[in-house]
Formats: sequence, structure tokens, C-alpha cells
Amino acid sequence: MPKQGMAADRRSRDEPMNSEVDVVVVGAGFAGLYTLHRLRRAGFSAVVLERADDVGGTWYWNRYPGARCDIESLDYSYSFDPELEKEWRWSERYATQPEILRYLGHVADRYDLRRDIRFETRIESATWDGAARRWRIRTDRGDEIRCRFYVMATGCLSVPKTPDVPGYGRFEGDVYFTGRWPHDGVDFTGKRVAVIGTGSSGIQSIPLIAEQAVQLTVFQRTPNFTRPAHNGPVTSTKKVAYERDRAAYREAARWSLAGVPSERSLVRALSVAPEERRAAYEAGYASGDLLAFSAAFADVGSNPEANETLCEFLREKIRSIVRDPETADALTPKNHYYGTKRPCLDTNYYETFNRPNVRLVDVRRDPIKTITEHGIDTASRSYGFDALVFATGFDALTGPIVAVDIRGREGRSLAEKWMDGPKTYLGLMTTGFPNFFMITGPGSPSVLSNMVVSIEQHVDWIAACLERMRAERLDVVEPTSVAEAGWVQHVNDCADITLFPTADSWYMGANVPGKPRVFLPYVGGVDRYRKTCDDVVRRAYLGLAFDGPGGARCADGVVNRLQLDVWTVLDLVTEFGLPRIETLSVPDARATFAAMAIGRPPGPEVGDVADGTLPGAAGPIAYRRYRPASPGPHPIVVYFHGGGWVLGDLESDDPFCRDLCCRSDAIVVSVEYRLAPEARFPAAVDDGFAAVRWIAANADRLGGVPGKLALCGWSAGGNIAAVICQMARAAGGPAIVGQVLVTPATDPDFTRASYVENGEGYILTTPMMKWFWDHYADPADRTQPKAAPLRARDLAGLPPALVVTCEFDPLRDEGAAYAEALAAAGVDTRHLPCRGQIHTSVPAVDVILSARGARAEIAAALRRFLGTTLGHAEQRRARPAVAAVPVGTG
Ligand code: NA7
Repeated sequence: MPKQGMAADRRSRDEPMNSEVDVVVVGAGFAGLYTLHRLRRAGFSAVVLERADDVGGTWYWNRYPGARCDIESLDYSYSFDPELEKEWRWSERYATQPEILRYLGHVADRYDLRRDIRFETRIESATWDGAARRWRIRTDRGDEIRCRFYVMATGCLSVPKTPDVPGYGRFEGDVYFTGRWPHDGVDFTGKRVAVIGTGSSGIQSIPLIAEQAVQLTVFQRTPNFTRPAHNGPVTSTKKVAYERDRAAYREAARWSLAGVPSERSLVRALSVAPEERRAAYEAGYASGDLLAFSAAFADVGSNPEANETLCEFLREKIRSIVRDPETADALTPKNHYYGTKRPCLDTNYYETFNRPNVRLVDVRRDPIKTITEHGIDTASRSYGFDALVFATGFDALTGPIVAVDIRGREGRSLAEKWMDGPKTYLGLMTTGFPNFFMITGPGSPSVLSNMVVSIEQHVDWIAACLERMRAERLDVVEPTSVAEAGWVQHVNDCADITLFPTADSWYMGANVPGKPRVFLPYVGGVDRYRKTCDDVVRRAYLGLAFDGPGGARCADGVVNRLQLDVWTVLDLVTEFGLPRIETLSVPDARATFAAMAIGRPPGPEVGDVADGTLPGAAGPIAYRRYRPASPGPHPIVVYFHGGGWVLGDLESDDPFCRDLCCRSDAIVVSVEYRLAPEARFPAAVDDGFAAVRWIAANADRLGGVPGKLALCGWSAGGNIAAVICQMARAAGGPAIVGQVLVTPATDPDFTRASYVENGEGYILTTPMMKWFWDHYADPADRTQPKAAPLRARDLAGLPPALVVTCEFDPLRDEGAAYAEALAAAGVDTRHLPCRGQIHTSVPAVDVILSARGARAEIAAALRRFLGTTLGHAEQRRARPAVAAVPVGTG
């Protein structure tokens, strides 16, 4: 085995401990120290088991040259005690590892924590004893400790990955690991040194090693995005903001995106002029703030094109610093989006490659064949070294937890349960493992946040839960499988609207061979996560089953069923305080409806767009034709906009029409039917039917293929499309090859469950829907199939249908009922229920990214109806859009 530069292995003289405590905590870093303090304060007995011979956790082990935090120290420190805040002064903006370690030592002393920490003790197994309702903890020193609660405070990046480099172990010179650095330092003077790995640890240590070594060779597999930290004294703006009102500053951090006070940006990088974008990037670059780019624009974490503008900006910076063009090129990240691998802050990283004693080996071009006794052989040559430094990273998030043999109910192993990826409730607990908690576990913001803020939040939540259990005489708590499955789904849904899953990163478990590819942290943000945890408590500890002398209780259910981007939109609507449509005059309602579209993403480019008029039922009506960029002729989709028969025009669903046109590779003709109350029922459907007849008869003129015509409509437009299909059937034409009804109004029965469950809070409300019907049709007319297509006596012989419904839509159940009725009548029907979506989700192109899948399904259905193949434009539109997500932190 390689020689490891480790601290002397001091053994304490304590005898094995056989005792019982309320809580065993594993790890004495930021998380373990605060857990111990908080639990003691709450009157619980606790012992902390720590492998090292002192406190510090990650800051105990990672002593490599240049090791610093890259969240500002003022933020990266405890907030639980104002007195502690007052007495500690950070000497730098980004403190070095020794200073952070001193801070943690100070905290341990100040709160007299060491007396309950058992150092140099490795936990070997933790087994739940169901009969005794206790965990049995065994250590490598022969301790057997029984406890009611077991808390893993083991950090997210504490198990170094065994380097997967051929020949590992052969080298006879000095071998170092950034994550296990010798306590008395290393002097590389006169040495030929190799560093393998260019993540944060490599990037921080390389400039300092280069200053000592006679020659430094950096073996790089993936170039990372890094930029200058501009370290120095704590910035005056930060200091002023903090000193003005410390409590308010800390509270702002707790309710921020990433655990550092900042606003969520609503501006899209692609919506501003290139100069404005560049100015924002320059400011972010100059700030030395890791989070500056996520704070600048809302879409860099989710839209590839937006992200690319930032990548290119940063690539330019690299080219401007590194003198040798070949080295500059090799150092330039090209295979991942900014933020999808942990971005870094550095001091003189790129400048280091201008030094004559530093060279870069790009192992993707010249792979490492093997480590040898004296150096490294690549495919093209042999390198001789005196020392090797592995900066090859960690088995992140899950590694430290499954490193312990944890056995829950019926002896089930946690490692086995997590074989295909971690399954947790809130990243705090896991089903089948009662009274077991993780601090910043997988499925919580953890590594995407300022860790200290997230640690405090978890510890406080756990302590409150234990206090409640004590008060109510409950002794066992465990998440239900429903709650856990719901949370796992939510974590994945959130990740799926970001660019994170596109990268081979440790966030995805991709750095450890054989590890399942699953996005590990929670990307919804610190603020939303905190709100979720608070909601769980408020809703009688939703999803947790309790048991004990005080009784058994469980409020089962899933927290956060809304999609993350829907949640964002609803928050914005609340924040803007939009008036209730049904309280307005019709002109004001129309003005409000139109104003809601201002500033939204425009939707994709199409081949061309032309406006015209066609004969409606009572005079000319306007239409807009969207033609794909591909060569025609194309089949035609006639589209009817939404707006409750009262609102809307050709502009209102313009982005959705573009999206439909691109994705289905069909001409989309959007039709402007007459609106109520000026033209009440049946004006809209009569206009629509007249339009469809005219379009069918004039397909050639529109660039279309005669006989290939489908209908699509959203909301009231879905109602119109459904009714027209019935009218065309009755009239014997024109031929309609398919209908796509997106959250359609099919029946004015306000007693359906979805009108009750979703009547308020999801943009379209039950009162608004009543207002629409009142303007549109007299009560006597509403039950006619021409107003309520669900009421038709016979639905047989209608065109094949796709009916889309959304979970949080008052119209959900009437849409589902129509799909069911169509299918029962023998119509080829597919019902697409959209989880976590609201009435307005599907047409919200590039805003509700989580509805992308539904939009793709709609296009697929249209292509199937129309007999077209996948358009090239559809392939291009892989992943657009807007979702404010943190792009990497502590
Ligand atoms: P990281 O960020 O996981 O970086 C590890 C680096 O080592 C990364 O560049 C890897 O390349 C590289 N690596 C790993 N295995 C190999 C092999 N076999 N061959 C060549 N290169 C390899 O860990 P860090 O310690 O730097 O940072 C961890 C976090 O700590 C950091 O993000 C902060 O949050 C604090 P790859 O990218 O996988 O191609």
C-alpha cells in the first residue's frame, strides 16, 4: 500500500464503553458539534463518536496546501449563538483550513463539547433492536453503546474515493491524498511532483505545490470551471450588511436559494442584450463570489443556450490568462455545462500553467497506462516523480453513510436498500430505519448550499422532533414508504428540469465506478427546502409514523406534490398580487390577461409566421399560420387558444403554437374566434367550425397537405376543438385525423372533486371558471353538447384523441371524464395525466420546464395522427428554459 502522510495514530487510554445514552452522533465536524450542543441544551444525553483525534471533520482531514472554504467565512460559520458570532473574527474573506479548524476547536471548548466526544473511535456497525427500541452501536474499540436515536453527522465529502488508476499502490515514492494530508505539512522543495485530479482540491493546491516543487505535472481528466476568489479581508459591503443587523442577515441566509443572502434572479440570460449579459458576467467574475452567476440570471442552471453564454465567457478568460494556446485549450471545459460539476474558486490557478516548472497532461488525450514504481506511464511516454498527490475526490453523500454497516428493521442493510441510489425522506430519514437521522443526507440541499446553514436547519429540526416525541411519550419515529417515495420522486423531478443530470459529476455519483447514476442532493433551494420541512411539522409531521406509550400516530402523505417550477410561478403570482379575474370588468380582465404574457419567453423560432383572415361564421376572423423550417408541404394542426371564451387572442398562446409547430413538424393555424360576452355561445364554436372547414378546403394555399388535418386546443380552446370534432362528425366532414385536448373544459359541473380540491391557489380558480361560463353561455345552453361535449349522447366515431389533464387543475376531472367517455365509445383515446402540474402549465413554454414531457407527448400524438416523422426542429429542442437553481456551493 502507498505510504500515507497521516497524523501519528494516537490511541486514547479509555476503556471500552458499554452504556446507554439518548443519542449517538457520528462525526465531530460542523454537524456533529452543533448536534451535540443542541441536544444537550434540549436535555438529551448524547455521545459523539469521532474517528480523528480531534474535532473538525472535513477541516481536520483536508490539510492540503491552499485548502480554504469558498463560501465566505462570515457566511460559513454558525449562527446559533449571537455571543459566538460576536467574539469570533475571521481574518480573511475565505478562511484557510487552519483558521476554520481553530474556529471549530474554539466552539468545542466554548461549549465544553469534548467531554462527550469519543475520539479515535470508528463506528463499525449500527443495528436496530426492534424489541428494545434501541440502536446498538459497535465501534472498533469494542464499545457497545445503546441509544434511542442514532444520528449520522458524517459530512458529504468525507470518504475519499480509492483512486481508480491502473497501477495504484505500485509507486515507491511519497504518496499523498488531499483528503488525508499529513498534519505536519509536506515540503516539496526540490521534488518532482505529480498531481492527479483537477477538482476543487487540485485547483486549490496546485498553485502552492508549484511554488515549491522543482517540477509539477498535473494529470487532468476533466477541466473544471474555476475563477479567481479575490481573497482578502472580508469585503466592506458584506461586513456592513452583516453588522447592520446580524439576526436579519442570518434569517435572510436561511430563506435564500443557497444559504447565503441573495435575491433569486428572474432575469433570463437570453432575454437581455449580449452587452448587458457580458457586463453581468464581468461583475460576477470580479466579485469572487461562487454564487454570483446563479444570482445573475435565472436560466443558466436549466437552459443549455443560456449556460453556453456563460461557459464561453469563462473560456475566453482562460484563453486570456494561459499563454500556451495548446495548454489553454486543454484547460478549457467543453464537456459539461457550467455548474453541473462543482465550480471552483482559485488563487492563481491558470497563471500557474504559465510557469516553466509546470506542465499539464490531458489524460483524455494521453491516458494513464499505469502508475509505476517511479512515476506514471501514459500512452505516449514515461514520467518520473518523487511524489504523487491524489486529488481524486470522494464517494460523495452516500459514501460516508453506507461505510457503516447500518441494519434497520428485520436486519435489513441500508447499503442494500440504497443499492440503486439513496432513498430518503427529506434527506433526513429513511424508511425501515427507525429513529435514524442523517445531517445533510442525500435528498437535502447539502452540497448545493452553504453547508453550515443546512446543518443548523437539520439539527434544529431533529432536535424539535425529539423534543416533541419526549413531550408526547413517543419513542419510535420512521418515515412511511408513501412519504419517502413521494420525496424521491420530487427530488428527481426537480433535478430533471436542470442541466445537472447531463454531467458526469459526483453530484450524479458518476465519479465512483459502479455507483448508481442518481442525482444526490436536492436542487429546490434552501428556502423551499426549509419551508417543506416546516410544512411537514405543521401538517402533524406529515409522512412520519410515530409509536410509543403515548400512542401510535401517522399523518401519511406526500409533501411537495407540485413541480418545482410550478411552485416558483405560483410564488411569483402571489408576490405580484394579481387581481382576481372574476372581480374585474371584461376589458380589465383582458388587459390583465394580456399583461401576464409580457416578458415571457417567446418560444422557439419557426420557419415563418404569417397573419391572415378567413371567413368565420359571422364575418372575417383572424388567424396566424406557423410553418416549420423543414421543406413542405406539411400537415395542418388547427389550434384554439384558451381564455375561458372571454379572454385571449392570437398572441396569448403564441409560444405554445411555435412549440407545437417545431415539435410536430406541422403547420399550426391558430384561429381567433369571437369572444363572449360580446358574442356568446355558440359563436366561438361556430367560428371554429367555419375556420376548420375553410382551412380544410384551402390546405394547399396554406402550404398544407389536403386531408391531413388535426385539431388542438387548450382550456376553452380544448372545449372548442372537442365540440368541432362532434360537429364535423354530424356534418360528415371535414375529415379530422386527430384531436389533442389540453386541460379542456368539457362540462360545467362544479361539484367534481377537482373543483373542490383545486378551486383556489392554482391560477385558474373555481370562481373564475364560473365567471367564464356565466359570460359564455346561459344555464340552459350549458348542458348542450355544443357547450359541454361530455354531455353528447354518443361519442362513437370521433377522431382519435389525446386528452391532457393536470393534477392541480379544477378542470382535471372533467378532462379525465371526457377521456374515459371517448374510450368507452370506442374512440382511440389516450389520457395523459400530468403530475404536479396546474391548468396553465402545458402552454407555458420555456417557463414550466417540467411540462416539457407533456409537450413532447402532445407532439408525438399529433405526429402519429398526421403520419409525420420527427422533425429536425424537435430534435434541437431538447432542453430549453427557466428555473432558478443554485449552481454549486460548499
Ligand atoms: P472532485 O471535485 O471530485 O475532483 C476530483 C478530480 O480528480 C476530478 O478532476 C476528477 O476528474 C479527477 N479524477 C478522479 N479519478 C481520476 C482518475 N482515475 N484519473 C484521472 N483523474 C481522476 O474532488 P475534490 O476533492 O477536488 O473536491 C471535492 C469537493 O470538496 C469540492 O467540490 C468542494 O465541494 C469541496 P473527473 O472530473 O472525474 O473527470
